[in-house]
Amino acid sequence: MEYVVYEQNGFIGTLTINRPKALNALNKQVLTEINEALDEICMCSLRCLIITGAGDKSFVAGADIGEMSVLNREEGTAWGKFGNDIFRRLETLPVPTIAAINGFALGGGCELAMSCDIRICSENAVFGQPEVGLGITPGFGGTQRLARIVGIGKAKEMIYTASNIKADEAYRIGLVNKVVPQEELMATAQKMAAKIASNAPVAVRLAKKAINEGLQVDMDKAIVIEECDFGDCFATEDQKEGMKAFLEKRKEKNFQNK
Ligand code: DAK
Repeated sequence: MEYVVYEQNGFIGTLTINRPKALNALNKQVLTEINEALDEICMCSLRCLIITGAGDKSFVAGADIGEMSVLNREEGTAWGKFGNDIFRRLETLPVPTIAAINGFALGGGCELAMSCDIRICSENAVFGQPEVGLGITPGFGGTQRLARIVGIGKAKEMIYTASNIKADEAYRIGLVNKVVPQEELMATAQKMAAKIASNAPVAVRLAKKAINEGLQVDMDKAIVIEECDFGDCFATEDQKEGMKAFLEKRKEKNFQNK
């Protein structure tokens, strides 16, 4: 792959978007390669996926403006679907995802980060949905996910004004979970990933599924989703191990992912 690098260390995978000359902007090839990388990752051996951008300036500076500039209506719709399908795939990936945001997260870059479960950024990170300044709407989920994460009023302000915000403001409004110095970014993401990976993998996956699916339905249905996922945990060996370890006052747990 030319623009995507995937590495796995134990249970933790890192997918790096590697097109630093264009600030990791998402052209068709980058998106295709992200999709192909997701095809190739063996989810059974993975417990957390970190997504980041190459270099120390940009996570992803958006969809590729040069490529988009020549699209007609049909092609624009198809392009939106192409990106949306991949970002939705990421959002519903069976393992938790952490966006390690190392700089600009604009347009499609902010949307990519919002498709991840958790966002950690460096102090130089900049977020925004600048699309209306380019004559388009956000097209990779920004009109939907931003409002769900930061609330309708703030999302509308960011999208209508096309204004960027810095890391501290992103933290203040709940767009990111944590802000750290650039040099600590990957270590912080890896530490959180390791903490996630140390817990019962099936339970973590089911918790992700319950949160994501429950948010799409009313509370009565959401609670039923939780009950089913909770019940499913009792059919796992890891539930037996987790509770046995507690009762034996044992700190080490030998979770088998089954
Ligand atoms: N696309 C293509 N190239 C980009 C790019 C982008 N989004 N962002 C940066 N680059 C390229 C620059 O063109 C430049 O390339 P060269 O000129 O060196 O060949 C190189 O990266 C370095 O950028 P700068 O020289 O501009 O670097 P600066 O430090 O001066 O400025 C910047 C950094 C991030 C402030 C600036 O590059 C910038 O404003 N970039 C554009 C940011 C942006 O507007 N992003 C949002 C893109 S729109 C939809 C589907 C999808 C979308 C919308 C609708 N539908 C189907 C409905 C998504 C839209 C977007 O993401």
